[in-house]
Amino acid sequence: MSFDQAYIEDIAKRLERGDRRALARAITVVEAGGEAAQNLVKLVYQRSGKAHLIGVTGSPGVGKSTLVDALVTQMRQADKKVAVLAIDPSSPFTGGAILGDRIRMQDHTLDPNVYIRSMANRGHTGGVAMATYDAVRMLEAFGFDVVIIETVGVGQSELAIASTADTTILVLMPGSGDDIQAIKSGIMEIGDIFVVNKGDLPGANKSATEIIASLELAKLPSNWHPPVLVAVSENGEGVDKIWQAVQDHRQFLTDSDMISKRRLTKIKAELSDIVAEIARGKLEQSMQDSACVQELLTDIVDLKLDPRSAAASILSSLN
Ligand SMILES: Nc1nc2c(ncn2[C@@H]2O[C@H](COP(=O)(O)OP(=O)(O)OP(=O)(O)O)[C@@H](O)[C@H]2O)c(=O)[nH]1
Ligand SMILES: [Mg+2]
Repeated sequence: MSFDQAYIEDIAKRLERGDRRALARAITVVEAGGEAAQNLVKLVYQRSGKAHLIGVTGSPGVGKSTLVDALVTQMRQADKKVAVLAIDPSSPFTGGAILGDRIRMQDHTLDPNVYIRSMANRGHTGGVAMATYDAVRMLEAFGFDVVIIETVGVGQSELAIASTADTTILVLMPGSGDDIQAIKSGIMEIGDIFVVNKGDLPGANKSATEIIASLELAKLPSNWHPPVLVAVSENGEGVDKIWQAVQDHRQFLTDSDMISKRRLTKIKAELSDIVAEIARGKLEQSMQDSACVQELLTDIVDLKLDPRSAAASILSSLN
């Protein structure tokens, strides 16, 4: 897909004016990546960075979308403008849930202060993370107060996306063994708020107690003590407490100046991703085309040159 500069400038202008169709197009542009995405981000960047970013993650089927839906209801009561980015699972097994998400979210689809969008997660890890960062920027430039990012599971790309958020909600359900898995894989550290959803099923309190116990043992990265809340997202029970915890966490981040520290860490990671991507692209290009590289390769094979010296000479020739 290619977009010309006039189109990009038009989108940026209309985005500023709160045109929802321009917002949809803007996200399509950043999803496609490339030069057009780069130019669009450049135009809106100064108006980004203002929303509270909330990551909602957890295994397939624990009730993330149902919880997000119930949270949106709470946030609307507090008059917040809310956007939801659902990063589509690439797995064919959970793919069916997307339609379910749309149906459930229907309550909010007529509300002009709610925007819901699915994003494909079929590219490589870095690709989806980068597209997500940029999509968030479009939503911020449009003027949303809160952006919720729903991701499935705890793979590399989910962790990368979770680290984009100011507040990460880790959703679990009773009796799935998820809690044990979470503790083992070290993802406890990414949770700012733990939710044991499906509190109507047996074992919810037991799961909550286990998580609390393991959090006590875990080395927490800050003075924030992650609350462990039981909820029944399906009927909204306990969701008000989750919304309260989200606001408390935001307050904590602001009071402790963690919000700017977190954002600095995030920007550093993003910048290093971008530089690495560009460097890799240039490197691959030069490895393919250059007669000089061919010569170096021959020299290495012939033991005239060692690989590190050859690498240094390639690096110094990149610009
Ligand atoms: N019993 C019970 N079921 C629930 C609750 N919340 C959600 N569910 C059900 O759990 C199933 C999965 O809910 P989703 O919200 O789609 O779960 P998800 O985590 O978003 O799923 P993926 O996006 O596919 O990973 C649905 O059938 C929901 O109706 C709850 O509080 N109690
Ligand atoms: Mg879902």
